[in-house]
Amino acid sequence: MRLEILQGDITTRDVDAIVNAANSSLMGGGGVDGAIHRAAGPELLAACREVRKEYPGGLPVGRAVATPGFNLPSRWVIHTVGPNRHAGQTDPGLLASCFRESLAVAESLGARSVAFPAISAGIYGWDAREVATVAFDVVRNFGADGSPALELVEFVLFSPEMTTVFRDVSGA
Ligand code: AR6
Repeated sequence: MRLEILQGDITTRDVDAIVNAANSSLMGGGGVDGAIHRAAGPELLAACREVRKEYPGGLPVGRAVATPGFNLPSRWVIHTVGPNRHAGQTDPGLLASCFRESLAVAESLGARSVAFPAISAGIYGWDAREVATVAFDVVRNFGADGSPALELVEFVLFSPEMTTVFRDVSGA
């Protein structure tokens, strides 16, 4: 499994699945969530409404679900709910679960390539370095445990600063 770190807009990535840093409502929001909904078109919200029927109380923190990507270059969007530090959700295990569950969903879809944003490192207030550390830990373990289908995992970071942190933490 190849691991790449890129700077840019995740909504432009031509990979099998992109991961959305959503919230429990799955009804859209700001940040990368807003960008993904705008780029995918209104069908994405309708698909999220369908998924929500299975989670009347909202998608729990650390879980992940998939929808089609509609107008996006990517075939699927995997929506995960990161921990919100401002709400006292400080357990790195919850963040690790987001990455792990998203990879498991990607694998179950048969995705060969998946792109991640810096989950919880924006509005949800986590330190970029901590997010990167958790992300690499989970993705490398997932690769080491043997996931033949998944060939490429990208981290697509919006700002140069975030890209530098991810490169630094990855040792690249
Ligand atoms: N491509 C890649 N990364 C992006 C993009 C983009 N187009 N846009 C923003 N980012 P955030 P969170 C970066 O706040 O912290 C939403 O309202 C951004 O610079 O999007 O998990 C949801 O609905 C930051 O580095 O997600 C939730 O309510 C990273 O993506 C809440 O925000 C994550 O920032 C989730 O907060």
